[in-house]
Amino acid sequence: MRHKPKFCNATKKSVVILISGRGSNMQALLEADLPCCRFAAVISNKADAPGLVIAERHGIATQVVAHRDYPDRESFDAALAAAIDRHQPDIIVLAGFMRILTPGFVAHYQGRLINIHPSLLPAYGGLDTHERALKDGIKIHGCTVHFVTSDLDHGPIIIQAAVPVRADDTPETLAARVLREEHRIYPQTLRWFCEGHLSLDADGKVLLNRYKQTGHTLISPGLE
Ligand code: NHR
Ligand code: GAR
Repeated sequence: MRHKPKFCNATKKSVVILISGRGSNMQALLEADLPCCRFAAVISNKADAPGLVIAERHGIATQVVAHRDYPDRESFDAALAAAIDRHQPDIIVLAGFMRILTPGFVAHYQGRLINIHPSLLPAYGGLDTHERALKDGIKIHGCTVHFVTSDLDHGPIIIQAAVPVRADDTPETLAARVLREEHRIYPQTLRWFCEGHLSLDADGKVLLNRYKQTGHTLISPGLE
């Protein structure tokens, strides 16, 4: 594992990550320099999620709460919340977590539950985002980190990254281009949160007191 040299000037925040699959976003978080974050656990709703092996390799506690073991969404979410709350996390990070969460669950974690979604929200919420983007012929696509609310994929937006869609893209090549940017903006988001620069206010507005306005324009396809 890589040495993490920097040190935290604030009180460390405890993080629980939820996954369902590959776990590349989780891996990007575990391997980023985030000295103010302490990763308490990685929880998966699927026992065969490859991400669990990666988490174990990083020495993080893992747990499976299999949605198939529960008769309905309410009872699954109750079991999931119990597993999470044992760790008393400051923030819960959805990293390729594929189960829609009930309003009660989301309310319990208001302001401390974030998700990364593979589109420029509010466009292309839901599933198969890259395929739908290509069908529509859009020329700029990307990814979004947002606070989770019960309004699926419509929670307050924290940060987005845009990428060009190329004429010869397939869902796979486009997904790979977007994923590279996911691995940049998610660690940045968690760093902001754990250092105390990012929160959600009572009106549902994102408060971020530390950011750069880059002023870059992306034109796609490019001008000649
Ligand atoms: N829950 C709430 N309440 N609000 C959000 O914004 C959520 C959420 C749970 C997950 C991630 C989201 C995404 O980034 C997310 C955001 C799964 C589905 C879905 O349809 C939709 C959106 C997201 C995640 N899931 C199916 C279900 O029935 C199952 C699909 C599967 O297992 O492959 O839960 O895209
Ligand atoms: C990522 O592209 C993430 O944005 C997306 O699934 C992929 C998970 O990859 N999430 C969703 O679609 C949530 N419904 P990962 O497991 O390698 O991070």
